[in-house]
Amino acid sequence: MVIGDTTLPLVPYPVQARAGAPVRLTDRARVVAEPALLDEARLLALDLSARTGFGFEIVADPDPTPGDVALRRLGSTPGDAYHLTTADGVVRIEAPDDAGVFWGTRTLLQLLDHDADGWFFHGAEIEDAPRFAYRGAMLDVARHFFSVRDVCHYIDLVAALKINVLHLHLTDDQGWRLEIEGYPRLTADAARSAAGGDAGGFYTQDDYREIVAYAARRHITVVPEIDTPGHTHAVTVAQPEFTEPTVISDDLRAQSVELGQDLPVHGRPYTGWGVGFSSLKTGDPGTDAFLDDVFRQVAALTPGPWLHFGGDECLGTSAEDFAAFTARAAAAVVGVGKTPIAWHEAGKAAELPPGSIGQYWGFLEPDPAQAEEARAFVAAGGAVVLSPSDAAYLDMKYDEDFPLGLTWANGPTSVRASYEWDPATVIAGVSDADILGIEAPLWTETVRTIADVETMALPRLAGIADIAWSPRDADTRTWESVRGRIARLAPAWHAGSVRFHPSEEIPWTQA
Ligand code: TNX
Repeated sequence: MVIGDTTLPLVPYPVQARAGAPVRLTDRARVVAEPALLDEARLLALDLSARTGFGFEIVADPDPTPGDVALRRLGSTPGDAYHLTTADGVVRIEAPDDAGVFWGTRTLLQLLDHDADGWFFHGAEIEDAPRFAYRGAMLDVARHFFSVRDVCHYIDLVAALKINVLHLHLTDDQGWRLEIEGYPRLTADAARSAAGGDAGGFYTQDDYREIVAYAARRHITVVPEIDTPGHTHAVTVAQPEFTEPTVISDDLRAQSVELGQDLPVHGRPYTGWGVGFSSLKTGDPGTDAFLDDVFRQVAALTPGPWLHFGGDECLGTSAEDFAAFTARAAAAVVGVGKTPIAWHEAGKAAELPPGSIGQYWGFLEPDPAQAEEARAFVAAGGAVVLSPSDAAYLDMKYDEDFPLGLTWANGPTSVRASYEWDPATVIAGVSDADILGIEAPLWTETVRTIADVETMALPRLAGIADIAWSPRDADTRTWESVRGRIARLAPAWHAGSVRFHPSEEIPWTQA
């Protein structure tokens, strides 16, 4: 077993870490911070209090005394890096910027432990910075709707793993989830439905602002996705004039028989799981104006640099129309001041704005055409986000008998399979310099509640976070190491009543 006295209970594992003298906690422990870091101090104190029951007074700017946690801005290379030490009974977290300090506090929370003598922090000397700038989790709020509260809860869970991007899949065939001024039917009519006939829902623009602000406080950037030109059946319910007739393929017919689901009917809510039957009217100036309006409002609500315009599974759109449409959609995203992100199919666009990001969702062994589409983004001066569906898709079943999830991506995805891959070896010619980061999408056809979200995401997202952060050649970048470290996350999950999947692949008893 790799976990021994020297491996710290951390996921993701830091670049450099040495065990040190532990720091005992008492109910007099304080978080001391310079004024600019009081927000990070407050969030840390809240989490520490929730676990230990201690008060954790927050103090601006004094000298730390033994037992305190001290937060300080120090150093010169921003970008999530931080330094953590436990010398002389004081925990010190130092980083060039508040993001780095925040990630350091997430590390510290994993060092919290207790024994017969009470609460303590494992001693450590850590020098840390991430491998990838973009460490993403996606939540599909279109197939099933999740409340602001649920989304914020997910933000806390992913922040603990140093995930720094939350991609929200806001629109799909089954529902439109964001208020857009000037198009009241998108929320009055197209938001009512969800997969499986469950209740729909939507975010008002204020709700969305609340999510963005909650994420931002945790140094997480929200990437909104408006999926186009396919996955737009919900638009037929609200604004049919911007949509093409529904295309029913033999596959869709067979699938709907197998699953006992109704076929989609243009203009009526769809509650099945089929894909590829809907399309916006792509050559149409009215559609372009509508999308411009939507993108403009979404961009205005979103402080982050990216806007995702979808581009996946457009079986209802001809190749030529798709190429022309995606080029216009990408240009429209640039026009509202954002960097376009799209699923890799959009690499077929007639023209990609420089710097566009392609999100690869093919298998670990790519189909050559899909790999080519992903490389088109790099060729256009952009980069790739990797979400290989047979490793990073959190909606795949853990095993054949798992009650939730799908299996289309090469069958079930075990915790081990979700961990044992490397971003730099997925697409030939696409290495770290071309990779903005990785993302674990959670599609929600079968995922109906926040408990289901927790079960599908954890523990797999922990391993994926380790891939996103830790150096590729680290000694701890092994299944034996990560499974032992994941086991040690369980006490915090139990304490927070997180309904993670107690997979037999993880030696939980070590916790
Ligand atoms: C494929 S991946 C989709 C989604 C489905 C998902 C289910 C991608 C870009 N599209 O529409 O929800 O599979 O696993």
